[in-house]
This record gives sequence, C-alpha cells and structure tokens, in this order.
Amino acid sequence: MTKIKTSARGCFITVEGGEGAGKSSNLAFIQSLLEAAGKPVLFTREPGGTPLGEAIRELLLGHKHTGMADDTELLLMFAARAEHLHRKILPALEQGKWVLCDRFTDASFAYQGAGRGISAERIATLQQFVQGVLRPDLTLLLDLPVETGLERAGKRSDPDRFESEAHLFFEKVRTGYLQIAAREPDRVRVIDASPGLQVVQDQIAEVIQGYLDNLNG
Ligand code: Z5A
Repeated sequence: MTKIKTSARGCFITVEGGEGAGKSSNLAFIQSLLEAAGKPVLFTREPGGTPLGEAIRELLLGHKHTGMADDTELLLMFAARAEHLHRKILPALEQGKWVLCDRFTDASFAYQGAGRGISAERIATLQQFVQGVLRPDLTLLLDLPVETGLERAGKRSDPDRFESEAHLFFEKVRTGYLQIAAREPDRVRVIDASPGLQVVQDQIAEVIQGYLDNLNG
C-alpha cells in the first residue's frame, strides 16, 4: 500500500471535467496562479504522465482497441495511475512540489463508473489498492452542459475513442462528476465552465486564492 502525507509534502491538485470543458485552456492559468504564489509546480496528466503511462494512454484513446471490455479499460486506467503515482506524483509531493494533474481517479468514477456502469464499490477497491490513503487535496471540476462541451470539442478534428461516445454517455459522466462534488464539497469545487474564458478564470482564481489563504491562515 502507498505511504503518504508527511507534513512537508506538497499539495495535490487535480482538474476534471467532461468533453470540451476547457481543462487544457485553463491548466496553464492555474499553474501560473500557483507559481505566482511561490509554489513549485509539477504539471502532469492522466492517463499518462510517464513513458509507460503514455503508452497505455495510446491504447486507451486510440481506435485500435475499440470495443475493449469495460473492466479492461478500468484496469488500464489504474495500471497507468500506479506507474504515475510511484514514478512521478509521490516523489514530487515528497519533495514538496505541488502536483497539478489533468484528471485523476474522479475521472474513473465518472467515465468508467457513471458512464460505463461499473460499480463504485469495484472502483473504490482499485483506488484503495493503488493509492492507499492518497486523495487530491483540491479538485476543480469544470462543469458545463454536455451540448456546449460537445460543440466546443467538435471544433477539433479526429475524435479519440472516448470523444466518439454518444451524447447519453456524456450526460452520465456529467452526473457522475456532480455527484462526487455533492459528496465532497470541501475537496471538489465546481466551476461554471459555460461562460467565456475570462469569467471562468475569475472563478478559478477565486477558488485557488481561497485555498491558498486557507492554508496560510
Ligand atoms: N479518462 C477516463 O475515462 N478515466 C480516467 O480515469 C481518466 C481519463 C484519467 C482523455 O482525457 C480521456 O480519458 C478522457 C476521459 C478519459 N476522455 N474524454 N473525453 P483528456 O483529458 O486528455 O481529453 P479531453 O477530455 O478530451 O480533454 P481535452 O481534449 O484536453 O479537452 P478540454 O481540456 O476539456 O477542453 P479544451 O481543449 O481546453 O477546450 C475545448 C475547446 O473549447 C477549445 O477549442 C477551446 O478553445 C474552447 N474553450 C475552452 N474554454 C472556453 C470558454 N470558456 N468559452 C469558449 N470556448 C472555450
């Protein structure tokens, strides 16, 4: 089991959201807010973040294995996560770095759980196995109506295996994310991602500032 939380460890911040929610558009902004506050930031992503994890990402997102079993998809997510934790996230946190991660285990509960229908209990078993007690300290959930997200994402070419899913799948994913946020309001802060970028970033800045103030206070 994974060992964690020493007092000197850095904070673990994750960013989540459905299709076209604007994670990529806002991650550099979040990093700049943290760095402006003097925090050494390591940016990374899931699935991926390590050479092996990126290879697993290709298997998961590419179209070569369309139709893979839901359990296979879940186990590959957690295999990539185990590698990511041991090779990158945990060492960085232990060195006092702040880890900013584009998606983490909430995505498994939202996509493989709510989206594909795998029970939360089974996912929680893997979460415990792979992560032990480690959970993100703060999660920003960029939320917007599925229609809006798909319209934004649709402007890009070549949808990946997840982006090729039907509308109903993304409705379930959105509901799954919002249920997590409702259960854990202190950790998961919902950002309304539907307005223009400036308004979205104003909300993000307020949450990050509040988090930093709380740590210092
Ligand atoms: N997945 C999973 O199933 N289980 C797991 O455990 C994990 C992941 C960890 C890869 O994720 C897939 O893996 C993902 C879930 C699954 N599948 N999906 N879908 P990813 O994060 O790499 O892929 P993504 O969700 O497609 O993220 P993305 O491609 O980076 O999109 P985004 O970051 O959310 O959006 P964006 O690229 O920043 O913005 C989309 C467009 O909207 C773009 O043209 C922007 O300029 C525009 N945009 C952004 N914000 C705005 C605002 N505010 N107004 C107007 N236009 C905007």
